Amino acid sequence: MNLTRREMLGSAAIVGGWMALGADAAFGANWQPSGGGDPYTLPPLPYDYADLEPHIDAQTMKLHHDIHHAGYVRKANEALAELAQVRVQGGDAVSRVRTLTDALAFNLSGHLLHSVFWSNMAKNGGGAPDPESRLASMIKRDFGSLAALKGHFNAAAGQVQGSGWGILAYEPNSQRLLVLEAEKHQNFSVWGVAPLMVIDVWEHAYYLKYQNKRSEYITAYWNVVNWANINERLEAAAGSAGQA
Ligand code: MN3
Repeated sequence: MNLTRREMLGSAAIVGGWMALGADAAFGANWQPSGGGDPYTLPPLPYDYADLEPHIDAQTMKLHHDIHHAGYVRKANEALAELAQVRVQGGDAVSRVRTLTDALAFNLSGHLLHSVFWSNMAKNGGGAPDPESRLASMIKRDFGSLAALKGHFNAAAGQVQGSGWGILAYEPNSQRLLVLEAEKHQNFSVWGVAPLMVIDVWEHAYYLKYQNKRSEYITAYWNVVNWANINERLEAAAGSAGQA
C-alpha cells in the first residue's frame, strides 16, 4: 500500500470523534465509498485466518472479521441510510438524529479501527521497527525507547474498562506520537489524530483462546505486529512534517 500526501489530504471525514486524516492513508483502501452501492464495504483480510497462529487463532479471526467487523460495516451503512430518510421525512422523524448519529459514530469508528487492526498484523510479524525508519526515531523521541512504548501501550490496552482499544496515534498539531485508549470504538478519541497501531481488546478479540487473560493476549500481539505497515501509516499521516 503506497500512500501519498495527496491521497492523505484527499478527504477528511469527521466521524464520532475521529477525523480521518485522509481516508486511504489512515484506514486502508477499502473502507470508503466506491461509487454506487453501500458507502462502506468490508475489506478482505490481507492474510489467511490461520496465519496469525498460534498467537491469534483462526476461529477468532474468522468470527471477528466475518461477523463482528461485517456487522459494523452493515450498521454504519444503515445509519447513513436512515439519516438520509430522516432528512426527507422531517417532522417527528428528526428526533431520531441523536440516536442515529450515535449509531453512526459507534459503527463507523468500529469499521475504521478494525480496518487498521487487520493491516497492523502479519504472518511472521513481530520484532522491531526498521531502525532507519521515521517510526523508530519518533518512538525513541516521544517515548524514550521501544520498550517504554510497549509498556505504555500494554498498560493502556490492559486498563480499558470493558470493551475498547489500545491505540498508537500520530497527532498532527504537535507532530508527535500519542498512546490513547478507546472505550467501545469512539469514546476518549482525540480530534485529528491518525491511528497507526491499534489492538482490539473487546472480549471477542481474545476470549476463545485466552479467556479472561487479556494481558497474555496483549503480550502475544507483539509477535504479529507488522511494523512496516505502521511506519507506512506514519509516513502517510506525517508527510514532510515532524521529521524526527
Ligand atoms: Mn473487534
